[in-house]
Amino acid sequence: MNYPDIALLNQRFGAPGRIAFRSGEAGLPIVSLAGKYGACEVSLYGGHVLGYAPVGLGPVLFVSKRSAYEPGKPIRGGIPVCWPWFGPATEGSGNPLHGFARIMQWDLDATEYSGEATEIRLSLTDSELTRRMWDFAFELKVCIRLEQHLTLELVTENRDTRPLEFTQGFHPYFRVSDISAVSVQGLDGAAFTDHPSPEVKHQRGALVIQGETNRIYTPEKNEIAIRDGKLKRATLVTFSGTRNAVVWNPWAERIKTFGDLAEDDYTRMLCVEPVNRGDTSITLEPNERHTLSMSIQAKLM
Ligand code: TA6
Repeated sequence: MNYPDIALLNQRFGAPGRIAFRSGEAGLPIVSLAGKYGACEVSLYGGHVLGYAPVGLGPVLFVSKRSAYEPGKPIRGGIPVCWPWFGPATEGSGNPLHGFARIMQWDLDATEYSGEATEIRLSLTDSELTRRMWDFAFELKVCIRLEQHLTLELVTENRDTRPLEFTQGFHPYFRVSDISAVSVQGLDGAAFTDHPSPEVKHQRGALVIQGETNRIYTPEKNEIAIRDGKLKRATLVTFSGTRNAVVWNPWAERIKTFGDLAEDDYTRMLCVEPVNRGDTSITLEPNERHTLSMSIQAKLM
């Protein structure tokens, strides 16, 4: 894969002390954003947030030490962008799980900073490669803004002459001290299905993860908090553009099937993922747009 020149990126889009580009693992272009409220790192490959550290609160995201940083493979951890499908591709297509956006090199459109915020905007448009997997004309933009919170906006525009149907999700891996010290709040009363069963159940009280968990929730409010008793930190995930959120932890057995995770990594991570899938999948008419946004805010408890 041809990566853009780092010196040129710094010249054109960098800002001393606030926005800096470097060559990361396996040469991937990485940008570091810094502001008065914290710091964040983004890989242009995948349009993928790799780290977020609000001042005084430590790293909020988990990235696997065994992650691949190779063209064609997703980075394991941080915030993968799953698009234009969330979950498996059409059977027999050979297309990648969770879409292709996370394994593509994105274009850098702009960077911006002020006293309060530091921002980067990336985009992806259809190409011969994307058309082989998904034959539509589109523009996908991601805006990553570091301020008091970290906010991500994913904007899909239908540039085709036909309606565009897609599913999507942000798939953040939150770093936890120990999964046994964690409870997830904001789901009380919410309907959920427990993958792969279609049976609808209802959450009672806070969610405590005690085994493999792969649930799709429809919470009343789009606000879910991960409370970590050992770190004494609460991470609030708020979102719009969907009513659904997946909560995922592979736990001790399933994790062995992931070559890019260590066997005990399930104790250090929890995914809470705003997604459009099933009855929240999106159909856009030509020229229409949809925005999925997610904001992450950590606080001491
Ligand atoms: O969001 C949960 C999930 O879809 C799980 O089913 C699990 O396989 C996970 O995402 C990770 O997917 P990946 O393609 O990144 O290995």
